[in-house]
Amino acid sequence: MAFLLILSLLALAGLTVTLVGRRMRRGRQVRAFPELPTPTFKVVALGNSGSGKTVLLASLFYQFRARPGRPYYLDTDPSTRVWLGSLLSTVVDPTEPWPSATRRDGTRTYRFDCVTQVEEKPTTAFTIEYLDYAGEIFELLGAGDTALDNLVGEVTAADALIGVLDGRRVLQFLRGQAQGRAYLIAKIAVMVQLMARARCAIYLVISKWDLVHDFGEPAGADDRTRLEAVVDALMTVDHISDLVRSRTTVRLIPVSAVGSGFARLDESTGVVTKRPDGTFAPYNVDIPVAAIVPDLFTRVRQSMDSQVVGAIESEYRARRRHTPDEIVSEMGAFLLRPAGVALRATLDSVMSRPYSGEVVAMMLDWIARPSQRKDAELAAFRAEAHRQAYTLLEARTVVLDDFQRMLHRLEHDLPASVLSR
Ligand SMILES: Nc1nc2c(ncn2[C@@H]2O[C@H](COP(=O)(O)OP(=O)(O)OP(=O)(O)O)[C@@H](O)[C@H]2O)c(=O)[nH]1
Ligand SMILES: [Mg+2]
Repeated sequence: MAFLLILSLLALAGLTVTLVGRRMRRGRQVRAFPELPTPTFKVVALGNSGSGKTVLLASLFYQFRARPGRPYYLDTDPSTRVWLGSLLSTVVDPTEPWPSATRRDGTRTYRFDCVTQVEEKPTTAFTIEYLDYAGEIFELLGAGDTALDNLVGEVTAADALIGVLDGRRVLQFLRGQAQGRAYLIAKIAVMVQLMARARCAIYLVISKWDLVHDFGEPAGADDRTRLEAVVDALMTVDHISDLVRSRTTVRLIPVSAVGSGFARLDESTGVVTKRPDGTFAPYNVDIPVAAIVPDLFTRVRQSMDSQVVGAIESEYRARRRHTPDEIVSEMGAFLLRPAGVALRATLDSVMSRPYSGEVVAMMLDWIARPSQRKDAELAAFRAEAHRQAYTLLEARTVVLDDFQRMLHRLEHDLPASVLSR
């Protein structure tokens, strides 16, 4: 009798577990994913016509494709994906001419979603808005031109500026040729003036790094030695050294959209031609985009004293107890408390545009990373809605950590790339 009772109790318990499990699974399917709003970061690419901005853009989109071993990738809308893909295939095909220059009406903003896997579902961790100008504009601009006003508006609202210096012109400058001097002193003046007006981080990119050879460097000089020589030469140009001195974050990043064995410079005509048997191997093209968010957040953290950072960490722990829908609305309340007021003052001084709750939420998560790690195990026991939001926050941290690693590698390999910090 007792045996039968135990048996039926076990059966009842088994049925209950099965039913509850089924209901939970069903609930999991129907419950909407708790969306955390996506932070957006704005970057503007500046540079004279022919400096290599658009080819760089196509190459960097390719570099950030989904691939094994990287927990994230950049995605965009289907038509842009097709357009960047065909642009890249034109670049890579040695039998095709280089793509034509961007027409003035071709200036446009690209939206790149940084996609990570959250609970096996592709989820946007944050978005990068990338504005690619037709370089022609820098030569045609005049005072009172509305295009100039628009450009100034975009530049002052940016979270980062990419200033492309044409590697071919830099090579001429290093060789002491007049055209190179005219380029660095006069041609890029409008771009440098614009960058001097903004408060955000500046990434000076030397494009076409594959061509920057034979300017008197030691035989067999590596990238590190060549970049040191380039920095020494650039710092002799007053408006560039003034810009570097007046700013907190300026990096100099040598990039090649195609790699070292792909193209060659015809010294007599100055034309860049593709080698018939060249290999396409982009160099550093992903760095300027990877640097934006870690550099921005680092600047904010470095501008705050340790008490505020401590307060943010405890605030972060408290926030763990709330539901994901409350995370962003909580920001309003936090920003009114003393640590929040201090954070706002820092953001006002570091960011050049009004910041959104999403950016603040992402930044707080990044600042409080150590305590986030400690919460990792706890998260497994929380309500599913909370756990998914938590996993998204963690996925963002994984992306930022990978970006940070890329920056550390750059600084290690090319110390001269840090112009100011
Ligand atoms: N060797 C070499 N040449 C490059 C590289 N990137 C671009 N070029 C050359 O530079 C040319 C101009 O590149 P674009 O990307 O179209 O220049 P842009 O800055 O977008 O110019 P606009 O659209 O006129 O503003 C290309 O057609 C190539 O000939 C590179 O990484 N290496
Ligand atoms: Mg272009």
